[in-house]
Amino acid sequence: MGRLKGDFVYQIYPASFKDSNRDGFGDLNGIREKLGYLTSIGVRHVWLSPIFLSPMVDMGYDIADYKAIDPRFGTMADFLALVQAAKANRIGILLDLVVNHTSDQHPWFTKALSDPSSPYRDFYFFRKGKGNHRPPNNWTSMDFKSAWTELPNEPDVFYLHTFSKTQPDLNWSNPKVVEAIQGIMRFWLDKGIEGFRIDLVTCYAKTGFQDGRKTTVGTGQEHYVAQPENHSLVKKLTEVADGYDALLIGECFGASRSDIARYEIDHELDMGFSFDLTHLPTHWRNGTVKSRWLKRAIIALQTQIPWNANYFENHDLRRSPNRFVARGFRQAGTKALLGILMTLKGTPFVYQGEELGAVDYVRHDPSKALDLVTQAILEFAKEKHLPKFLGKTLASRHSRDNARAPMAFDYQPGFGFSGINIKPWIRYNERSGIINVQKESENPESALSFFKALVKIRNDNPVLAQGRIHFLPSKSRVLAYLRLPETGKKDDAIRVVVNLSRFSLGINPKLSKGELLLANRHEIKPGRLTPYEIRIYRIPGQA
Ligand code: ISL
Repeated sequence: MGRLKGDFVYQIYPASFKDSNRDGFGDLNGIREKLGYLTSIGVRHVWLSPIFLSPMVDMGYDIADYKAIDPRFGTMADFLALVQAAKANRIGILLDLVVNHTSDQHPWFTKALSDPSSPYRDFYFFRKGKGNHRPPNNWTSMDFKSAWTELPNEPDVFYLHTFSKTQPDLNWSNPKVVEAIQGIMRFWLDKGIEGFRIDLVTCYAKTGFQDGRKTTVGTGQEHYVAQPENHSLVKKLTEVADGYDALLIGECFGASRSDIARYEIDHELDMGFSFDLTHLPTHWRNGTVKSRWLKRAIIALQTQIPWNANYFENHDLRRSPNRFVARGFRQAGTKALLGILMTLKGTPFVYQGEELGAVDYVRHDPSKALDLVTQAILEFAKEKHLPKFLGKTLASRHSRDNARAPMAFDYQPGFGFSGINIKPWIRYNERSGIINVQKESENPESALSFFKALVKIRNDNPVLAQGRIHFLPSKSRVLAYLRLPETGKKDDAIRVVVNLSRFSLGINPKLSKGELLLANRHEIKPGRLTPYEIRIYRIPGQA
């Protein structure tokens, strides 16, 4: 857990980072070309979203061969060159371990499907239905339909897919499956990676196949999400990781804070992503989260989990300025979010473009979205005869295309992602001409410049890496906290004071004492915070 203390992790969505061979699709050589940029913003660890052979129905989260690089991303030689070049830049690579399910194109599944006596049947969940095309139970998957699909050639036999129907769930109670997964881990760890981000790490243990309580989303989840039995399965991954001193960072879907804490305390995972911030409700009209709720959720996570994997963004979410900042205040709000992310206790996870303050598409027609979740929501809305505007709003609110627009490095045609006249696999964001690395590097007031200042503050102040956190009493829309040295140490303390709202708010002037290291406003009033104002102070030598 202590291994990443001072560092942050930068998430790369390879299809959208840098296209080196000008086919409109990002690739591994592109990432290698950009190591200079990563170094310039202080990156020491990169998490790559999946790069393995895949039909790309779920953009690589549906894997057909765990030990092969998808040709769209390059070759194994490109991968090894990337690992080596990254190492030379003191950057470690984390890969995405997606083993809750495979693709339906994986040979294990195709063999299981074509031969009822194949040993691979037991790699998945094949079950008898209730006759008349009725599935074994009422569980639903991400598309709101049955989580079971009937086999084309075997009436009344179904397979389970808790995500999409092209992603059959693996049967973790089969030791052969566990062994195969451990082999996959060793295969990549032997190539010099430093660990894994693990997809849906809390969903392996299926503890019963009874009908679930009926809900709109995820009927049946009480039988397979965050079951206590899951811990012993995750330990199988820990065993392998420990042999390499590798990092394991789990996506803890559906897990409570105490369950995530248990994964850490029992040394099963180094840290886990909670969904508490992700699942905060957004206002139906403007799509933003209430500042009070954000504050409450941050405090709960920080006080109940020993070491958090802090994040506001990833490849599944809308951009954080759209989710947490009121319109018209994005410049200040973006910096406030970056400031919080980089000063809370735990490891910050920065998603590509977040350091620039990237935003969602301005014009978003969900019916044109490439993401399968967006399409599933639209279909659901249609089937339920929801009013058109509601279906459209729901779909664009959850559209995962937003954060998947290509990274913008400059303001030339192709935005430094790809070349001129090349059609990217997903369309460019309309704001790329303004929100890009080049423009922001030239502007001391940009989100990127603010981010770089934050990285420097983290590096200069060990208390941000190692220290405790203590929340200070403040108004419900203000977040104020101290980072204090570990007991016995005499490092400087840091105080962070942030207005999470679009209102100008009075504060206790005592919160403004100390040496101001960084702020997102030029004019500082000790007793007042303007909308989304953030200030970071150093308080010398407190013990
Ligand atoms: O994206 C979501 C809903 O819109 C999330 O609920 C998501 O399903 C959940 O976070 C699990 O995500 C992970 O596994 C999925 C994959 O599509 C996501 O990209 C990945 O992050 C299935 O592998």
